[in-house]
Amino acid sequence: MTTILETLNERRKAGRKSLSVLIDPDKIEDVSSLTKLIQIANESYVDFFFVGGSLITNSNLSKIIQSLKSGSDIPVVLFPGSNMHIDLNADGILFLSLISGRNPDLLIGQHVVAAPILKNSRIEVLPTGYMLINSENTSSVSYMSNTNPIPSDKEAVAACTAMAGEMLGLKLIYMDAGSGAKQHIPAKVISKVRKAINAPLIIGGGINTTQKAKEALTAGADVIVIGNAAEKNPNLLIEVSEIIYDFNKVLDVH
Ligand code: 1GP
Repeated sequence: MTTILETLNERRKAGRKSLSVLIDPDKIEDVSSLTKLIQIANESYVDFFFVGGSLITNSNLSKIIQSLKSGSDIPVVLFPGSNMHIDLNADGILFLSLISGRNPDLLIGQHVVAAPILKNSRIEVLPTGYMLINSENTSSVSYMSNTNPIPSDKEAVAACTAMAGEMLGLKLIYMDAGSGAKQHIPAKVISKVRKAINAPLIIGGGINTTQKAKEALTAGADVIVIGNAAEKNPNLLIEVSEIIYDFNKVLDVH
């Protein structure tokens, strides 16, 4: 069976783009409200569900994963805010090292606690360099992680950070402007990082229009993540997945 990482690497090599929908348990009051989102995701070209957030104040995480797993074959990947946010029924976990920050707990500390739990499970561990890029507003993740994001006009800092993460052996790089970011990651930052690394590049934060999705994909994102905007308007997924389909269709012709 192909692993999630193999799928991402194969797509990266072929230049194929992917779409991930982020579900933040804290924003879901009633799990049954996900039914429409799951149905739209199944009918459009959604490749992954990411589940998680900086702060989870309810007990929905496992119910959400159960309902995604029973309603869809799309792989479910945890996007944890801490080692408390682990549910072993997910298919994979972004094992995030917050390499844009200098908080040792989020570079290695949480991982030590999580490692034995993950080692004894079937869940696929995806070593991921997680980089926060400054937006106009302070993101929850920047506040909660007690780290400064990389300024959005410092492309070289972002590129060298991603490069170092890859040299340390991290298999994916996820650049995030933060959930609900007013300013999504500028194309210049994405393209500079894209050129600096070989690993699949995940981009998220504030992608709430088809235009912004297209811009991130054109600049070099392999995977785009849409959270808030999909929760507000699940139909956006149909429009964005058509854009992704168009990107990938061109590759099929050659
Ligand atoms: C946040 O990258 C994700 O960590 C998605 O952000 O909710 O703004 O789409 P949005």
